Amino acid sequence: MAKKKAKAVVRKDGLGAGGETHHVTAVPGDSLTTNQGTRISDNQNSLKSGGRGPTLLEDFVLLEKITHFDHERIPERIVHARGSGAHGYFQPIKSLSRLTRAAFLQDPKKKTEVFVRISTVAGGAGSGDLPRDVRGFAVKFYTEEGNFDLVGNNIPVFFIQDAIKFPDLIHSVKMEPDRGFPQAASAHDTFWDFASLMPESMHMLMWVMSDRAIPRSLRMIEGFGIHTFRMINAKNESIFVKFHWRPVLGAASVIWDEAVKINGADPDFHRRDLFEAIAKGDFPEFEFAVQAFDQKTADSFDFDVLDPTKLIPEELVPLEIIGKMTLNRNPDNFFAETEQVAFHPGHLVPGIDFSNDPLLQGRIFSYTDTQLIRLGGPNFHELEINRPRCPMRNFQRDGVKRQMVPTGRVAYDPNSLAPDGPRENPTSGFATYPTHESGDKLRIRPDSFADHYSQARMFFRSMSEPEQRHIVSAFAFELGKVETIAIRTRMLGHLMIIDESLGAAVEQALGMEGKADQIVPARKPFEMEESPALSLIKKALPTLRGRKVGVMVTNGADDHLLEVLRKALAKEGATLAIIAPKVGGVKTTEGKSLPADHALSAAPSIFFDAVAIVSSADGVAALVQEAAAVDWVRDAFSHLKVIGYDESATPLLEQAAITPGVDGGVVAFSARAGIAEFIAAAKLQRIWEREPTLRSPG
Ligand code: HDE
Repeated sequence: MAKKKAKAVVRKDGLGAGGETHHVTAVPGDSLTTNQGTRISDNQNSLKSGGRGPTLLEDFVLLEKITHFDHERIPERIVHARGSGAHGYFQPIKSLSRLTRAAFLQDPKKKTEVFVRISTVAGGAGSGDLPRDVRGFAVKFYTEEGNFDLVGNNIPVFFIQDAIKFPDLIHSVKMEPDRGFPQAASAHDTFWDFASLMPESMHMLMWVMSDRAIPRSLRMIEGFGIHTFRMINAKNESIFVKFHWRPVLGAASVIWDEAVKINGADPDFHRRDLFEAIAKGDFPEFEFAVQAFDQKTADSFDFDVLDPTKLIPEELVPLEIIGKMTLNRNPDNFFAETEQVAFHPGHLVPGIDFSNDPLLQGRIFSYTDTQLIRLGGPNFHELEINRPRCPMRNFQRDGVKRQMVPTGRVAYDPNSLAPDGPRENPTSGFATYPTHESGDKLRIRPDSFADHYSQARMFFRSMSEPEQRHIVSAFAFELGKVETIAIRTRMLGHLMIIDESLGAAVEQALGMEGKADQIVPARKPFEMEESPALSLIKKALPTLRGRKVGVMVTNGADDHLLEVLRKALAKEGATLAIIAPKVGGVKTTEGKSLPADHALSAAPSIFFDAVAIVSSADGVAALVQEAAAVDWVRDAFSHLKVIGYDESATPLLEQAAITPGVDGGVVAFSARAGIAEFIAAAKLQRIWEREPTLRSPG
């Protein structure tokens, strides 16, 4: 028999014949294998006929690897494609047995595992984190009675009242189909064409044009279930609820100019921030709250609680905090978890039920349907991230990618051949609340949904002055991008109905005074009480917790000052990052090497909540020549941030056209004085009074 020895391809120094690196092992258990478990001898070279010959079709190692790679991507979500995920747990702070029999809400000692995915809506999976957009806020509770998914947003209302309009809404906001742009942006003709023809979207538009749509961090957003749901207790009594999430760090947003720059400098800004906070043990927390109200209260409102374009002001039905969610673990694998997680508003547990909100009713169909195409078949519930953590048994069988191996001959019910098999449970099984329903079959919008402007007006009037300015600027920016004049004037017509001062301010910012269309509302809006709880600024917490302060240093930076600053920030729960002209760092006054967290060119001030400069006269003399250093300070100023500086940094401020001491947010400090003032100012987060001196709407 002919015998031929395989040629040794790896030299002793670990390099192959072509100089390529081979990392090898002789231990069978450490070996790289194919998906069939066959150990692979060489993962650097395909099988060829001779070293320089053609590649052979029989190279099953290559074929398997490339085939798997070719199929790595699955269809991205049609909406909410760009998302970030985290694991955590939920714990009630008290028993909610009064309202619901849901097991995970009964006992304050009980922790329930959760997985959360926060997303933007319009952009593709690879789009930036800071477009002006709604954020999805989806939570999967793996309860002992099955999975409960609360698939909400960071805004408490929605664009449309009926599910049949959803494909139109999404088609209008996504990239225009002929040109394939703009990506992840509502500032284009098709979106505003549709929106301006949909008066029901007016309330939501106010929210999307507000600071809510450009959050500072995914750790600093509120979340809402939007629709009215029902809760049912053990006595079978039912009450309506709205669900809310409140970030313990307080809700906060960036400025539009910052959002635009962040998208360029770090498109993963939110994803990175969430990942890094969890990795270092600074776990994001969200309080869980409900607004519970009975039918009588619902009937007393001037709006319909089944209409998802309406919210219930907290001043009318207060929030009852019922628990807290802590996100304490990053996904191990982005694809397996964040990408493959399948949420569904129809994943309910006993004690929670739907209302007749027509948007919610339509969603109940859509989410299973979308998983069939996205996750390739009906067995997506078997994926680790989607699997319930309680027993799951039924007679559903087969289908693409089935993992479970059910045994026995019985796959039907009723049966007498498998007495130990699963059976219906009328006592603790899910029971729909038996509301009385009757009516003519009609395609009709109820007239109780016809008021489209009152809450939009209430929202605008409840905002603080800076927030109102931002709304005006956002409308002016978005409508300014709209090429078709008739769309702009139609939209201006709606804004005039919402609030004349808003409409006039946007007209002025566009340079289109007096151009608004005359629009007659289907129902005349009525005056509502303002709801200060809707304003982010009015309820902003003075805090630096979870915030980041960027400190620009130069050679000759004062060690002592840095130490005092570091301690003061740590005490407030803030992180300090050192930014140096070069990433190798600087030498301090005491001659110590101070490593940098970032080079100046890689860490513009948009990444930080407040900034400081600790420098020397020589160091600053070099910085005033650097556009990146001047922009760093100028941007911090324009973004209304607090700037702390030592005396030697004064020329840099002047170069950036900032007068030292111009307002309470430009704070001189030294190791002996000024740090407390800097911290106190930075806790305010932004110096809102500065804004009117810097930019006008438009
Ligand atoms: Fe969704 N939505 N949606 N949606 N939605 C999806 O399901 C849909 C709506 C929301 O991180 C899709 O698995 C319809 C409102 C979030 O994986 C899809 C209607 C709210 C997420 C779908 C709505 C949401 C989705 C796409 C109108 C706030 C991301 C991928 C009736 C309460 C979940 C998927 C995640 C995802 C359909 C309206 C929130 C196509 C038909 C209102 C947070 O099934």
